[in-house]
Amino acid sequence: MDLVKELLNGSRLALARAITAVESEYDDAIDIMKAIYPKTGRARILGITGAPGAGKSTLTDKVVKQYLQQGKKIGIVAVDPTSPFSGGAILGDRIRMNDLTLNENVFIRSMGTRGSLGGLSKKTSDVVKLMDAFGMDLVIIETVGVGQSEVDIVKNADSTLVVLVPGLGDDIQAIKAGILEIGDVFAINKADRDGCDKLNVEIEMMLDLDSRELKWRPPIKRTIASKDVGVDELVEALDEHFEFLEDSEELAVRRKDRTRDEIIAMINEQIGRRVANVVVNSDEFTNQVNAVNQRENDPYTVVNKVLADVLKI
Ligand SMILES: Nc1nc2c(ncn2[C@@H]2O[C@H](COP(=O)(O)OP(=O)(O)OP(=O)(O)O)[C@@H](O)[C@H]2O)c(=O)[nH]1
Ligand SMILES: [Mg+2]
Repeated sequence: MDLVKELLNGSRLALARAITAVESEYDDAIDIMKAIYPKTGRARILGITGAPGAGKSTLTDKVVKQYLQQGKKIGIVAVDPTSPFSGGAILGDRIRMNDLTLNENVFIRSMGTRGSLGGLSKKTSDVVKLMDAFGMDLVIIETVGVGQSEVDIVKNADSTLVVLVPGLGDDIQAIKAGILEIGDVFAINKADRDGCDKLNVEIEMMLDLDSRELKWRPPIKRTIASKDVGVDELVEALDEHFEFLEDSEELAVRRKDRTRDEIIAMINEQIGRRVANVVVNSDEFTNQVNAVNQRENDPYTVVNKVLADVLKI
């Protein structure tokens, strides 16, 4: 495929078009993904999540600048599971990373739901792979919020940075929805505000409560992203975590688990699609429903039969 060839040769236009194909579920999307797949698995993938307005984009901007100085090429996927916007329409992200958009070693893409929350994690994962195949050294997934869908999205990353802010009252911002469990590094951003010590203690306490046997104790770093304070130390902590992942073989484990989860999710999706498109629309299915309704059959028997038929293909 020409598009794939161009993408692999470093054409940013081809990368943009491939991302659109995946995002819009064009017919050639699967062929593109198949073709680029062998070239994936090289980039380091960093997830950044936290409450709306925590300073994720400002922090991302500063972190990226550090990696650019090291000569790295960086892809950024900004995902907003609450917004229908896509293709770069999240103005705030754009504004705060404005000068990055002009840098030829950076590629930024925003993604929204377009009504399909379920598929957003999968699409994010595909976009990350496209950037990976394109030759990015680092791909950052920035996602807004602290709910389950954000957790699912950052699970596409190798390591995850959770950004918290002091003095929000509801200090347990992160503890909900398992965000704490996915945090490999914590940033207390807006450290120019009151309440850092309190939040720090709370995070430490939650980490102490974690009953899992952790080989890595997530560090907590204070930052003032808007003033570029504390970013060096944060980047150091992120690098240390990645080194830990590599040295402990945890990286291989995480990636294998991810591959497995991805395949399972794709199988489930295909089965679901087949049921929705083929089974549900068939006369036979309508007859079966009627038979159950008349108590001539029971739903359990119907489900077994449908499943047997679907799995036969
Ligand atoms: N006082 C202070 N303000 C900050 C700091 N970091 C970011 N901000 C400001 O906080 C606001 C939100 O920053 P963003 O970087 O857009 O936050 P975000 O988490 O990406 O926001 P969403 O993507 O909308 O969830 C902006 O006005 C920033 O300038 C900080 O360390 N201290
Ligand atoms: Mg943002």
